[in-house]
Amino acid sequence: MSKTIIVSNRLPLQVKIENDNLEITPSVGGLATGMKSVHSEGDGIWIGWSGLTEEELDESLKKKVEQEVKKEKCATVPLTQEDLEHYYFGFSNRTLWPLFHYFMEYTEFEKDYWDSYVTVNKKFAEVVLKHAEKGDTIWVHDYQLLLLPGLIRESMPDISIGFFLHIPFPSYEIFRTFPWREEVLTGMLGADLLGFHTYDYERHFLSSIKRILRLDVNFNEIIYKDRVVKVDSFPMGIDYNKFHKAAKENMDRLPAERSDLQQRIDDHFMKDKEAKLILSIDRMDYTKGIPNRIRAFEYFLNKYPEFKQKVRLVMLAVPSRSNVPQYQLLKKETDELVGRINGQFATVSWTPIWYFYRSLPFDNLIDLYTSADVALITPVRDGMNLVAKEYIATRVKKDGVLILSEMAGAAKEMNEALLINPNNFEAMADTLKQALEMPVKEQKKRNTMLQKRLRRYSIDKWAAEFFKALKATQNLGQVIVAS
Ligand code: ADQ
Repeated sequence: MSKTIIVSNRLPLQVKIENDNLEITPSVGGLATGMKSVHSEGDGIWIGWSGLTEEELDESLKKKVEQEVKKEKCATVPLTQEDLEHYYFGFSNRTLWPLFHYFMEYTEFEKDYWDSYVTVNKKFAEVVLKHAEKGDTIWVHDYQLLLLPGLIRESMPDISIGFFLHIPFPSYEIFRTFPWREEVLTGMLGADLLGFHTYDYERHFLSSIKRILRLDVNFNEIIYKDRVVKVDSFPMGIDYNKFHKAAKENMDRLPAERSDLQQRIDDHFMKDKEAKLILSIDRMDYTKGIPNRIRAFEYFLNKYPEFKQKVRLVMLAVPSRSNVPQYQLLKKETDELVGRINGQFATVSWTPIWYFYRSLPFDNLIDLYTSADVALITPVRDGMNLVAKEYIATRVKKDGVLILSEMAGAAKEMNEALLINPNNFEAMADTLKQALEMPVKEQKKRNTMLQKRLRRYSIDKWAAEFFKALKATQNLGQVIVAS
């Protein structure tokens, strides 16, 4: 029977060794959260790195890891410490990530990183080829594996391959600066279907294909060698029902059953009818616009002092890539900004910014989403941004206001949110005021529309649409061969 093989840099698990015992927990992040429902269906397999390097595992532990992840329908790709440093922290996170998010000044073009990227993509190909059989469908994810479709295609010319990019594809003017631009584009063209979050990313990709590879493009089809490669946009959704149901249960909970975090929030917000909670949740990443957001909040407090004592910005930042220098600098900048603003404005009874630098369990995430009057999501660049969608899904009573950066892919389908330019502090401050004063009737009107769309285009639908389009590309191939 044919199966689906999902491939991503990391498995959707965190594997840790604690006193010679293996500890396996689900991992945090857009992709892991998003693909869970697809992976649990059928007898497919997920291939990726376990999170432990070869140096951390002896032969017996290696076997144990393989056995344990197999129970979760996964298989691992072995990576060494050097792979990790050069392919992951190097090429993926110091070259592709900043380049594709328009952070040219952070982008490093290092030949050693590139060589390692090629080597590791080959390692992934080796494991995929071990599992792949004729008739299978392979779905490759994200920027760490841009060469993988091409590498698989070399060995299995007829297998069906889909590729989805979770981050933006930059404009031609940015992409043309990249020393390995031809290699990366041809690697991607190994797929039958290339998916992006938005039409703009698709358009940028096609423009690079035309101008760099000089290939023929007919609308969204590329003629490459003897194949047709289809390109399309698939805006990723969320597991809407999961978030909505969790929020309902959270709201039905008796006071004694509420979490410590929720009780603390209740103490500060529920008792004071005028108190408002503004929420932000992101990985600690320079693309997420965290310092901009804090500065805009400071600007807001200065411009509209009547909100002092009444509003709090609850900012949750999940530690991420903390051994890359730019991330360390960002953490330092964020700590200092929060310290400065709290130092400047706080009173005995009021701290303007509650800042959490950690990951929180799902239930606490729901506590925050359901308690927030406003979600302030201000990335300077973001492929999609699922937090914006999760916030809306948890608004059981349909109240609450989403302020969302135009630079997030999600903004393309969330027009009813208050859209802002994250570099315009004045406009952000004014929009924050507008959000805090928005009549409940208008909040409900906007959120009704947003919820309807999110419910309809959930994560399952996203995966199903991608698969449907991938199946359709098999027919495209036949047309070419026959003519
Ligand atoms: P990310 O950059 O990781 O994903 P995002 O889309 O916001 O960003 O997803 C983050 C996920 O992590 C959300 O599902 C959220 O619930 C969860 N999360 C965040 N903070 C958490 C915390 N403190 N504790 C627990 N869970 C937390 C990348 C791209 C995005 C794109 C996604 C999916 O950068 O642009 O939307 O992939 O394609």
